[in-house]
Amino acid sequence: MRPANEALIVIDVQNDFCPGGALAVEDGDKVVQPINTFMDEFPVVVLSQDWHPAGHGSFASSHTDKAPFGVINMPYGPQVLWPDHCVQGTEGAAFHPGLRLDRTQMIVRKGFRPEIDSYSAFFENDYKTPTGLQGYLRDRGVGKVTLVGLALDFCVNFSAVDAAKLGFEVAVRKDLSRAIDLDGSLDAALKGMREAGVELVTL
Ligand code: VGL
Ligand code: ZN
Repeated sequence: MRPANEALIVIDVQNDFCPGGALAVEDGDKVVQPINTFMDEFPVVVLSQDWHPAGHGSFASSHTDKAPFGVINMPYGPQVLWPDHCVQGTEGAAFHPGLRLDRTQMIVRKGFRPEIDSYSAFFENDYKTPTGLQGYLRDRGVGKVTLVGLALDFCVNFSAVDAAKLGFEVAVRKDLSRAIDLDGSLDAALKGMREAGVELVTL
């Protein structure tokens, strides 16, 4: 077991991000078993869950004449439009059925406000509305976080950079993550994480 101040944050390992899902990430399901094993190393285990109301502002279907994977300007900045995904209470929003839940101590849901997306498990896409995860981790005495899950270039990336900005020591296990890779988003994410001081690890 790692020291008591280390947390594992498992990002969005949900059906809609796995093969067959609404916003499937290639080989997204391949991370499930190795993440299950990795959980045993950590005294603190947190899951995040993308959790949108129907008609969410990040869905292309909520805008006239917009297709998935286009970009629009929202009051808080540019927003990629996605296929409808992770709608609250649906099978698509459920965790992958193979993901272990027994060691999970906290589940943080994000993206539940209709008008704003939330890639990061710490802040919504306005970069200021907190999810409460920072407070939880600080209350638990956590100083170092390791992130894994889906998708490497969106929610893992935004969560890792925010954690680093907040002063946590941050590692990302690339081999326990998979990317969407939209228009160079993976390279940009890796660069941004490195610049933020995130340690990128592949075993
Ligand atoms: C995610 C796009 C939209 C993610 C969530 O989990 O990376 N990506 N919603
Ligand atoms: Zn989403």
